[in-house]
Amino acid sequence: APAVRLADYAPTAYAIPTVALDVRLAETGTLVTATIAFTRRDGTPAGAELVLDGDELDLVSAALDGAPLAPDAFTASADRFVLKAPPAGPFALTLTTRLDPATNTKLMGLYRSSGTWCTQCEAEGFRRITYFLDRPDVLSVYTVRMEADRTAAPVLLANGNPVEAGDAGDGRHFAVWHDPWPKPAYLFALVAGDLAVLKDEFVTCSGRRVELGVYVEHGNVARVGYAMDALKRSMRWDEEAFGREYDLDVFNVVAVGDFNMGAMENKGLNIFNDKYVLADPDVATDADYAGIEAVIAHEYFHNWTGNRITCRDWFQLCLKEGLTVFRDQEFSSDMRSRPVKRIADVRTLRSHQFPEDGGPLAHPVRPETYKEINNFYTATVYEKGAEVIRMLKTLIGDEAFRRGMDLYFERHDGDAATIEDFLACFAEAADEDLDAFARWYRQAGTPTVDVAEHYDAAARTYTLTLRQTVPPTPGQPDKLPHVIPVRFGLVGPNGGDMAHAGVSGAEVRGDVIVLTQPRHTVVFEGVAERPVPSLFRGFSAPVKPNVGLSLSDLTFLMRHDGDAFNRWQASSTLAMTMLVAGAHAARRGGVPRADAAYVDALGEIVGDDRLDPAFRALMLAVPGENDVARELGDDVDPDAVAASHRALRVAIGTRLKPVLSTILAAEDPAAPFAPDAAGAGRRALVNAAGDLLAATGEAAALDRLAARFSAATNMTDRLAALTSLVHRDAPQADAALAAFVERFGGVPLAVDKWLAVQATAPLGRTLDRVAALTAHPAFSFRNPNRTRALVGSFATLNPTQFARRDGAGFDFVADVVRRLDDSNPQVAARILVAFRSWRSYEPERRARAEAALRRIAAKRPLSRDVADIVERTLA
Ligand code: BAL
Ligand code: ZN
Repeated sequence: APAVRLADYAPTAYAIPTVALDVRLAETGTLVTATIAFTRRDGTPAGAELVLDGDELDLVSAALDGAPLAPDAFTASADRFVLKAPPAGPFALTLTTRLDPATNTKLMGLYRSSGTWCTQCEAEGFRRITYFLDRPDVLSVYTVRMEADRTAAPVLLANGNPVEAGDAGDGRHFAVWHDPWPKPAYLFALVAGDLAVLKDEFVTCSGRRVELGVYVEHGNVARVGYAMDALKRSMRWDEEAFGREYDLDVFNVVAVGDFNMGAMENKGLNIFNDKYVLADPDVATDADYAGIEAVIAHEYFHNWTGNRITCRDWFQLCLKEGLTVFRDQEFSSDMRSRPVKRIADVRTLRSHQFPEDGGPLAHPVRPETYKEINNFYTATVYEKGAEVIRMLKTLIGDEAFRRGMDLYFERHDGDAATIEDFLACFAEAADEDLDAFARWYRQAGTPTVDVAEHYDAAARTYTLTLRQTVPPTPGQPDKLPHVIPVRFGLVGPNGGDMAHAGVSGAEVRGDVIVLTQPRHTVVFEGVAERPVPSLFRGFSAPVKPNVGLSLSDLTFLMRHDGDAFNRWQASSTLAMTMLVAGAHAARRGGVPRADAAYVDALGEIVGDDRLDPAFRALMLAVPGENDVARELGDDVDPDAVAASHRALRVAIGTRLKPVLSTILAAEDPAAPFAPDAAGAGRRALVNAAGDLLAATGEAAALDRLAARFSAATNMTDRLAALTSLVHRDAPQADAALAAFVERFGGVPLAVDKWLAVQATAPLGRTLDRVAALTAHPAFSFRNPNRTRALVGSFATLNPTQFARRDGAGFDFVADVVRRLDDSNPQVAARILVAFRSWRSYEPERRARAEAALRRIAAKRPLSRDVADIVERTLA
């Protein structure tokens, strides 16, 4: 397939002011009649042909302004409709297509999930419903009439406001919905099914009543209270934090079991993967609750950042996604603990985005070319996109940032906008040139910032030399320097930040050094003694700092830094130093060692009851094996990394046994469950302590875990104990797994956890077990959640077994990708991404991974989704 290029952007020849859809849903042969009004845009010559997108469509009839089209007036194939000589003035095409939602396994367009008809149109799914100008810069007002059997689908929902409903005869009924806000086709949605609903209402800041509904399968309505509560909090927060009021009479959320993505922000009718809606303490973990809160908020926030202001083209995807992730992260920070949220987000960025940015799939936050847009819903567009917004706010300050946002909403409401449009608002609001800053959108790769320091006691000056390097990435060999905000403190011997009498060598705004050049020598005057530098506080830029601090400086920051993020960062850096040294040692057959001073400092922090338990839990989580592999860079032997990781955790568990035992003993088993940050933090700390004690392999620790598993009153504790038992290969593991599936086998979202625990076990027999589980009655390759839980987590979260030396793990995943390529290419392509770091393995594994990739590349036919990823991965 030819690549699409940003440089080639041109508006469409025709606009579509209105669309009327008439959708007749049936068990087989759903008919969609679209009456699409066209107007010729300025500059389009009269009679210029009209080319509409389609995808696997079956045209039944076509009419122009009410009269059937002559056969020679148009051409139609599965993927294109061409009207050869349209009228010069406004005209309407009426196109009827026949769909079979029941066999639509790609889950794009109109499909069925457990009997419910639903849609997914982003990015290019609307063209699987009718022929259309299916691109985000074509905005139209939609009216939708839906008709279905009353018993099969008592609930009929679409975008906008309900207008009319009634009987359609023959056991059928209909509903008409009208969305007054012009929108691109990717935001179209309808749902029809036999669903239960939880209703509520929200009164907006100007006093308008909005009817809220969360629709789920019958039997699940008791599990939607948290999602509804999160929705109302999101609506209020967006009014308070961003001045954004909701703009329709109703807001509906529908949860479905079969969904490619997490959720979708269709105007007024968000459709969700049920994983991000359904929760009760028995089946949802604290992480699930936090995920629901964040995704409900994210989709709701899109109403303004994405829907009212949408993207001009798909290259601008970060315009809505990076910004909306930033908004949902801010929301969660306000709802929960800001430093804890920040640490969690940075961990996600490093584990998902950094490897993307450092591998064959690296691309800018705003890509300039793509072959398959579905493959660009990435951590770079989303998470790095959010980091870029956060840096912008850090650089121009909170007030200018708010003015810029207000200007953006005011100036571009109703537009399909670009990153340039967005940045222009902030440049104007802050009266600042943002041209150099805009490189963050154009240049891929994670910059490195090397730091050297020097204290001159006689001159009382402290000098930091900061040198940035932006690495080459596919298609971008040479880079310009980035604008990098370095939030900093100079930590004095008493642990407080030291004053200085002036600074030169870079612009400093408050506590932020602004790097603009490849190299800056920043000199602080009047510094009484040598400080310990605390740089990139709060992770002020998505870079890899290389400060080279000594172990004792890092231990000092870990204990004393006034910035909670950097306390955690110092600890992580120390742990990483040991993990890397340990992996090298293990590779040579030696023994990894842990630094006692680090473990002791860790013990003091973890045992400090004045600190937030969630923060203490994060301190106990040393960097993961994939993080260590990334730090090693090349010639990676995942078994050596795992040995190092295990050794450090055993050392921590052994040396900190007293403090960890105290934490476990202090748990109040009778405490009622609340899915809030405080409760989640307490559980996280207790479970981290239990897991570290189990890491030592002591029988008593495993017995205690087995008892915790049996006695658990919530899924967080139950799953934590189960994971520790299974991953330690404890004697009690199989009984616990059996008990779990006995109790939760009928709850799909709990089954996912049961599958994932087994798939991520770092054990030699795991692959056989995963292969066997594909035949389990609760598993289905048709369901993305089941597939991701079993195969996705095996491929991405089980480094030693996916990358088995014999290549069997690679082969298994390659077989799954080949199989899914036929039924659901989007999910296949996602799983395939697990291979992206294949070149960093040691030679034997590298060869096995390459062979598996070549086998995928050789499949015919091969979807565009998978072909795009495999070609780039092998390039
Ligand atoms: N727009 C796709 C799902 C999301 O990012 O909200
Ligand atoms: Zn989004």
